[in-house]
Amino acid sequence: MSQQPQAKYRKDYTSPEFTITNIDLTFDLFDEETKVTAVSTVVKQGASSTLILDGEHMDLISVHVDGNKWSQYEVTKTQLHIHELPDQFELTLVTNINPSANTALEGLYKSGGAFCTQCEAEGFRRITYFLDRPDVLAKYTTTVIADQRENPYLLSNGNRIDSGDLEGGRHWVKWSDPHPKPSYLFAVVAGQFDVLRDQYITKSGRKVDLEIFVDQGNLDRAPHAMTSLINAMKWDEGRFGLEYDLDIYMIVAVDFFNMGAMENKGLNVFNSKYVLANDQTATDTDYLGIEAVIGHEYFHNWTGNRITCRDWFQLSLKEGLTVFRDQEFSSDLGSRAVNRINNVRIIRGPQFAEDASPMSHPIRPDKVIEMNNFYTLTVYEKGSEVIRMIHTLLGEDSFQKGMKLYVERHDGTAATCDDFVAAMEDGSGVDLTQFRLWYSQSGTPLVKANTSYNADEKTFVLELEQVTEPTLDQPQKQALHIPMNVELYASNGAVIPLYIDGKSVDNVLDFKQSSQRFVFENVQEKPVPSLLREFSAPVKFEYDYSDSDLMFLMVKATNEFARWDAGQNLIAKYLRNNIEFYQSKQELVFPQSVLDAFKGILLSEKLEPAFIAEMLTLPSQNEVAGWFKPVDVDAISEVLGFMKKAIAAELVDELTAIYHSLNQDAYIVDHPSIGKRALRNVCLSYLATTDDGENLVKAQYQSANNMTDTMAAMNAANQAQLDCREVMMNSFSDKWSHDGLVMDKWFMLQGTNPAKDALTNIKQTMSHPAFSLKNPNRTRSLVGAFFNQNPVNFHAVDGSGYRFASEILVTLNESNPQVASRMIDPLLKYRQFDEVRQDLIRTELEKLSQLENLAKDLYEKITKALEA
Ligand code: B3K
Ligand code: ZN
Repeated sequence: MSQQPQAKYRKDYTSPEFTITNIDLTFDLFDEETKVTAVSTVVKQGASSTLILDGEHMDLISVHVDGNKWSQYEVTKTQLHIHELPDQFELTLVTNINPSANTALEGLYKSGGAFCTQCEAEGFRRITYFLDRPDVLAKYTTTVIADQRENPYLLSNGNRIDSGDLEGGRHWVKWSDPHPKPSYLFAVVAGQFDVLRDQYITKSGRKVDLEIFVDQGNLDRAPHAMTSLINAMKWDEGRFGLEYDLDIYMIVAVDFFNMGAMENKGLNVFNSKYVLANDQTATDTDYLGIEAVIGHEYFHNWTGNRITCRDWFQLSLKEGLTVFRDQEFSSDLGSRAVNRINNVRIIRGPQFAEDASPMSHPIRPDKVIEMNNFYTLTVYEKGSEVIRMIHTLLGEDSFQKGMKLYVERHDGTAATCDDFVAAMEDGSGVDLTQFRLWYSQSGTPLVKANTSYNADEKTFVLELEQVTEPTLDQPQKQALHIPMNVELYASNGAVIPLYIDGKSVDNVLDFKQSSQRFVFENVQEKPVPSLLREFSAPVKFEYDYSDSDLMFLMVKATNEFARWDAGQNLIAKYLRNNIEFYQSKQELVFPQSVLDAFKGILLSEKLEPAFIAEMLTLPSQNEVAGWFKPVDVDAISEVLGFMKKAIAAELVDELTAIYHSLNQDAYIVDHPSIGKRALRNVCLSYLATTDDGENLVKAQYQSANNMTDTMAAMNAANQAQLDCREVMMNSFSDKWSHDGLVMDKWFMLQGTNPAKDALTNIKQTMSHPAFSLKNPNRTRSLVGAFFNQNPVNFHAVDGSGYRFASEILVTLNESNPQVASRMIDPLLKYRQFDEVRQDLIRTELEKLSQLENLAKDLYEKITKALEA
């Protein structure tokens, strides 16, 4: 690489020398040469008379200042410097861009037949030269011109204010967005779509037109997205008192998209995966994912758009908060416990892994080379946990007071994480001084607990210790303010009230020092403690629970999450033991008492099926891998397989009975029905490993009237490597090969195929007509699944998986650096493995680091990994 990419630091923030208050854009759309005319009102704010604009991958045609041709400028690879400028002026820039050649899917590009844009974080600078930073808020007017027949719909942000026809079969539409916004929220779409329309009346009576644009022929897959949108609008009014502010809300589904969706003001652009669903094409998980993402993007209208980020280091200000909001939305509409369980799985699995990797960073990063690399689980999911901790410390009422104050203070501005915390403090009166460290400190704290009971004094002592290991980005760590949610139980299951120093105390303890002692008084018998209830802080937690305590909690804990967590702890104990046994070639064990505890859960008539399904789901290979260093991939896989078979063999009669009893004739998408299917399909995944597995799986595939059950059968066959796998895979591909989105499910099965020859097969699959490395969804489904969810084959000790990864990354580095950078993550964690694998991976990373045209996305990650 010719020039080394430069890092930016949070501490270096300065306000812009100029700002842009208004911009009038005209797009003359053509596939290979689109002319963009940008007329901006520029106002000087600092001392300099040179305006420096960001811009790349385009041709500058002309520069005018106040209508006069301007020649005092120079263009670099990434900037335009314009000199000798007055204090306020109108700047007219004409640029040419090539949407067809844009495979990076940032800026203006073609997705299938349609034009669309993606500007966050820094894609607007591929459209025109601009102050492409989130603290420059301008009012946008946009005129879109294109061929009428190919692009009957011409869309942009705000309200449609005018339109007309032109010669040569072209037409135009003009849009105006009254809300000043940063450039990253700008969007243009042009194409031919089918439109699903509805209307929403806000609580103050504003009529809002709702429009969802999908590829022609897909209208029957849009209603669930519309229902989710309406539910989200209603929910935000009810829970947060926040109402929509334009007369129209549009969502466009596109097939080529780097991530899930984008919250552009009034014109969301979505990956079609998060819009399109009907019973034949989508699983229950897809339906729930759509609800969550539609909600998430809608909630950004306040937390992100009306109040945006001052700079990109503050990304978690909008993302952590909006993830928290979408999690609450899903929990209020569905099962709170199941949602919490799934969110905690993400933190304990991939987020903890990210914290332990060379990419570790605080939720508010300090140093960034490529901003796209920081749309991470840490910023999003841990960011949401930080908001959740504030919610835990304040309670709902005070949290909402803080939110209200935050909106009052910062509406229409670009704010910081500190602004948010200050509003929460001022709105609630709760001191968050030490808590702020969660924003600046990276890594996962380890909390260790010890307890003792004094029968004479009737006291129960809880001793807590916290330590955060140094991370690559930060050698020194401090003690954090950890909300520790605790409950104590008497042997009959009664909750013991908590008293400290003679006073009744709340369940949530303020754990603020490196080590801290809590003495609970008036405890009449040795209690069973339930600790870190609700996963009240994103920490690794160690406490030496006995088996009997855990079995007690599985049944008696007052909240479902704690019961699930006790079950997971119990499984974790035997996973760890068995991994040791496996490594020392001893026999693997699974005690009868533990199996009985799970039998009790399975047969419980009091518990919801959705919850039982979670209780019976073993932790993922990746989560378990996070407990060890070095990671023994084969041992983990063998032991997980052993435990699955042991449960199946012991509970085969019960699993079979429940499997049959949960059969539903009609496919209904509501939470009780989803829960029943979830449990039934968990039963099937166990039963697939038993003698009757082949028959049950085959029968389910043949009789399924919906995609959830079809996929469950295929997944079971894939994981258990049943003979029927092949036939099912062929029949599925015959039926769906015309539909990439549905084929993603099939590609995922190929990617995760545990068979020894999976890699050969995956390479052949890449020439399947429905596959393309140009499409991020296809790439993630096949190749991404192999990298992340096929541990034994990916980490094959002959290095074949790593070499394949490296070949793919070379291609993606050229075509789509953002996707390449997502895909490289498993290689960054090479130090977790044994020496042989470390060497193999390092060799590939070194090769990649030598690439001539290494994009800064990969450069940033590889450099960190190699210097680690
Ligand atoms: N804000 C977008 C993510 C943009 C990612 C840019 N690489 C979607 C979201 O979080 O809602
Ligand atoms: Zn978001």
